[in-house]
Amino acid sequence: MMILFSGTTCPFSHRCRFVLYEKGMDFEIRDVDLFNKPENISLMNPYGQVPILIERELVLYESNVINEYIDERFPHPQLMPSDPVQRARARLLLFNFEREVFSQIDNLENKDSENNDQARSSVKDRLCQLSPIIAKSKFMLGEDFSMIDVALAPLLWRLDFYGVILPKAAAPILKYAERVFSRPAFFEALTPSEKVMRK
Ligand SMILES: N[C@@H](CCC(=O)N[C@@H](CS)C(=O)NCC(=O)O)C(=O)O
Repeated sequence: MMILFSGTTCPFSHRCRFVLYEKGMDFEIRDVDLFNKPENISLMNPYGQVPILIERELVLYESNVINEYIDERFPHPQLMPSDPVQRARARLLLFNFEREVFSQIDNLENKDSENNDQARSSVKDRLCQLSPIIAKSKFMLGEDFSMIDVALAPLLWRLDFYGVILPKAAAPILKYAERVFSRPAFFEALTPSEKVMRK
């Protein structure tokens, strides 16, 4: 059975919880107190971070690496495109989001950071750029829900919590976010601390 070491408010752990519930297989989630990090976390992940996935002798970290493994191990429903070209494009998009958006998470979470304003503004701008794309389709890669939607959803859930206010022109993004939030697996994957992040 897979065991996921997960932070109760961690957006990266949230991604992996979301995929585990989408797949509907047997797994265990172990909450990790990041303010009092158990020693075994650094033994499993040299960077000392969650999420971490364990399956027998396999130890994985990095949310996107974990999620691709789960997707390949339990291919139904498949979340990465099956065509190699589309899959490579999806990986590039995941990489772009890490570089341009998720690299700002620490600054968004630390309201006292001198980079907090700049982080909120750059995340807002990047999401606004996605708005015309999502206005034309149901999900980020078209009509089917995919790993790209999984990767973005924890950030979209936290927009109010982080104080990122999108302009009216970004309405399609908010509509799209509601579509993702309405998936049963999304709700099941939320921790009690995440449920209260959004009214
Ligand atoms: N790139 C990593 C980021 C993971 C990450 O930043 N985790 C944070 C919690 S949200 C963490 O474990 N922080 C504890 C620490 O760095 O000591 C991923 O995608 O999994």
